[in-house]
Amino acid sequence: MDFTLSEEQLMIQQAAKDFAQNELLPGVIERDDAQKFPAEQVRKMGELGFLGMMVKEEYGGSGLDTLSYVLVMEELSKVDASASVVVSVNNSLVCWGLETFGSEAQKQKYLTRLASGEIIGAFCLSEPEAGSDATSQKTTAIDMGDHYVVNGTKNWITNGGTAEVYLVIAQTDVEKGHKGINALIVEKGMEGFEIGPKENKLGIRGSDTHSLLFNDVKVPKENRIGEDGFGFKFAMKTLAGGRIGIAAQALGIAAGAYELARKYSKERKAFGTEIANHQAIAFKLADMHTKIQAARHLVYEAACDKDNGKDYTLSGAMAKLYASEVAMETAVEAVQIHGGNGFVKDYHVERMMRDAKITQIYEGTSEIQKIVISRSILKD
Ligand code: COS
Repeated sequence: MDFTLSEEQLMIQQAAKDFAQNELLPGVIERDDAQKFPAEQVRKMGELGFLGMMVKEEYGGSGLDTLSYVLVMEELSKVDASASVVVSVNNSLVCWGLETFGSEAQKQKYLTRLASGEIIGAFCLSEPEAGSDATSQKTTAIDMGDHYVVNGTKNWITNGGTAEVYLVIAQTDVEKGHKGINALIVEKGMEGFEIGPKENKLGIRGSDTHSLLFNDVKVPKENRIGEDGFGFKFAMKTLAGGRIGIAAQALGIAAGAYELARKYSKERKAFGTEIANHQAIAFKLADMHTKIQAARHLVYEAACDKDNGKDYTLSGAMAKLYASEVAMETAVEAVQIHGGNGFVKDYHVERMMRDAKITQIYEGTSEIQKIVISRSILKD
């Protein structure tokens, strides 16, 4: 397997690194503290083409491959996971879903604006009683001929308050189970569509997470994505790619925390020498570095599978499972290496530890990834 990056990929990686240092790092602690959405930074990421990276240029995107996308996700996440989750959701779930399965009219109307970063989108699958058990949708979309009437509640929706376009998964025909589910495009401002209060979260506090309430929302039929009953498959196929983005986010958090811990260990002195000279610290760094490199290979492999037209459900799930575990473990160790300083906000690693946790939960918990992986390896 050859992961040698092309000139173009190296350039994009450097652009993301520079952006993270120059635009995301200033104020990242304050945004986390105040739960402030990085609106200005998101606007600039749109200008750089980071919000529609894999979308064809004819639809306003950058026309890049998945490997370039994970490189960008990794660099942004080293500094600010609240900003990188916006990139992940908009690229992997919203833009990819629309470009791959949307009608030409839907692409013209919504994708072009989403891919250019003019607006951002949200992906609405989770409900109070349907997170991991995603077929148990209680939100309904009743077929009224030329439109659907949507009722229900969605929970923990990233970009919930700031998005303009929402891809909403809802049950049309209960009798048909998961084959009776549809994916609908709902616009902000449609009558009966209300945005609930912002969640007060442990981590990625700058990201904008809300519940959404649908009360007799009329959604035109032309806003359905794919054939009648395609909604659950749409969600599963879209999430399979989304997991590569979150795996790259986890990788970035791990790598960012490791870099800070490495630097600190070469500056901080104890017992007459830099703490990096103590084997207790050096071995921690050795473990962190090894695991991060292993996670990186899994993430790049999943991205390459997607770029090469191979099935990436298994490789994406493995990448997310492993990278998110490495993110959590590495961030905890980075705090430990920083000692007392690790426990205060100025040194960033406590935030990274809080941010790492969500990568083991959203877009399929670690336990869900193990279901996906085990079913895949046991199927024949
Ligand atoms: N690609 C395409 N189709 C898929 C798929 C995938 N990756 N995964 C499942 N499907 C299809 C199945 O083939 C099945 O269709 P058929 O009956 O036509 O074969 C259908 O979806 C239902 O699948 P299954 O019977 O496996 O459903 P389960 O209820 O057992 O659930 C899991 C499967 C657990 C994998 C699914 O519910 C899941 O991914 N849950 C987590 C959802 C999630 O990530 N939530 C977080 C919200 S986003 S922040």
